[in-house]
Order: sequence, then structure tokens, then C-alpha cells
Amino acid sequence: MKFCQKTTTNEVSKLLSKASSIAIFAHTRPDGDAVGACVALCLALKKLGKNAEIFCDTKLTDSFGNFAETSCIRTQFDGKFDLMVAVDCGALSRVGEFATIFDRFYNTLTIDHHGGEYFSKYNLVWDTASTCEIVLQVIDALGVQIDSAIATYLYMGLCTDTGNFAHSNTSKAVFDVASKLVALGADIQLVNRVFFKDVSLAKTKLLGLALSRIRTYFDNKLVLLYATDSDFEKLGVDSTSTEGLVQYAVNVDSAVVGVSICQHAANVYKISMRGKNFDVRQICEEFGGGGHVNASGCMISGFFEDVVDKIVFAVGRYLC
Ligand SMILES: [Mn+2]
Repeated sequence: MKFCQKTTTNEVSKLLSKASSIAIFAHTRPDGDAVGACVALCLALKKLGKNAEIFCDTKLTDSFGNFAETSCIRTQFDGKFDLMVAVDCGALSRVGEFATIFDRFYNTLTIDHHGGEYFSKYNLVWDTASTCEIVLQVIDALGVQIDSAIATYLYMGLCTDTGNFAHSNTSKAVFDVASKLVALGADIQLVNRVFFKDVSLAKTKLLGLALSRIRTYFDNKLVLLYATDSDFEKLGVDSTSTEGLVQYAVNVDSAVVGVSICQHAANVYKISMRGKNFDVRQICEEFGGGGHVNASGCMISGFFEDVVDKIVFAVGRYLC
């Protein structure tokens, strides 16, 4: 049995200095913070002459192809290591397919900001906006000089986990770290373009189609967009291209509730709902879904127009 304890940057720096071979794990379906934190840590450890490898059970999304060092992330585990590090994982299950391998190993460390379970022997868990801010402290404690590549990866996590410095977790501390990373040469234009501007041509066309048949109800307070299987077929895209569609609905200035309806299967629709200071969770819960107060979702079965009617009726009861 491992005795799992909370640890400090100094202890982590000693642990990493002592190890000669380190396995770093990003969480399953990794985001910018997981990838940024893993690669930054790996580059820093390599500067110290260590053997460091990154593992992740999921193939990275195309956006990461703009960052050369991400190509060394491996989806198959092998090798001998003195220390295993789980990065940006609030629970052992987040390590995904590698969770068993990780858990069986004795000398383990978690670096994370979710404040979930302590599943490693050592747990460096802080309440920061991103894991990258913690990794920055670790790299400083290791005495490694941060170059522009490391700064860019740390900035990637900071920027994506704060929604480009717009979410409620964006604090003075976040801007202080951003300022430091920019001074160290972080490529903020590249990170901003890749994560907040780049959209595939197919997705852009799908958006155009969805926007062209926007529906509004209750004095334009409810704005609804939809995409169906025939759209996906026509444009040669899959349903993942509807990600973020709902934001265009709630972005309409008059909208209090924005809804996207995306076909999931024959007569099954995935509903995403966003509220502008309006509780949409209670509405989605009526359909067996859930989420956050301002951002929720559910699945509804039925013919398309019946699904629309159900949503309009349910939202109307809270709106009017
Ligand atoms: Mn994170």
C-alpha cells in the first residue's frame, strides 16, 4: 500500500533530481494544460540530462501538430522508470488506460490543480487556474533555465485553462505568470491562433449552414441552432464538428438561453444549452441531463420537430 501524502515543490524537486528515468502521464483525451505541462516538464528534465518520456492513452488532436515537441508523446507504454508522474489528473481514472500500470508502481507523483483524490505517493496539488503554473514552480525549483519552447508550453496551459484569460479563474496571479512567460519568450501569437482562432474549413461550412437557419423564440431570448446527419454527410464531417456551435446561439445579444441540437443517431439528439446568468441545468435535468448552472446538456429522443417543441416548451416555462 502506498501512503499518499501532500508534498511541496522542494520535495518534488529533490524527487525529480534523484530519479534518472521519469515517466510522465497526461490525462486521457488531453487538453492544452495537460499537454503543455507534460512537455514543459519533460523538456526541463531533459535539460538536466534525465531520460524522460511522456505517455498518453489518446492520440493528440490535430491542433497540437503545430507544436513540434508534442510528437514525442507515446501512446504505448514501455521502458524502465524510477519515478512516474501524473500531470493534470484529479483522479487515478484520469490516467486512463495507463491507470493500472501507474497504480502498481510505488514511487509516484501527482502534479495537479483539480484537488481531487490523492492517488500518488506524493501529491503536489494546488488551487491554481492551471497545472502549468505549478510546473513552472517545479522547474524553477529544479534550477532549470526556462527557454522560449518551455515558456510556450507553459503558456499553452495557462491560456487554454483560463479560456484565453476570460474565465472566472483568471486572477492577478494568472497575469503575473503570463507576464513572466512572455518575458521568457512564450509564443503567444501561435498559442492564440491554434487554440482560439483556427477552425477547419468543414467546420466553418457547418457553422455557416447552422447560422443560416437560426431559430428564435420569446422575443429572441431563446436562440436555437441545429445540425443533422444529412449536414454531416453533405459536408463530410462528423458530429465532433458541432463542438462550440451552441456558443454562437448564446452570443446573440438578446439571447438569455442558447441551444444547439445535434443529431447523435436516428431520432436521437444531443442538446447543449448555455445560459446568460440563467440556470439551464434545471431544464436539462428535466430531460435526464445535467452540467453547470450556465452550461448544461442532455439527450432527447424523438422526431426532430418534436424535440424542438419539447425544448422550446421547457425553456419557455422558466423564461416567461
Ligand atoms: Mn488543467
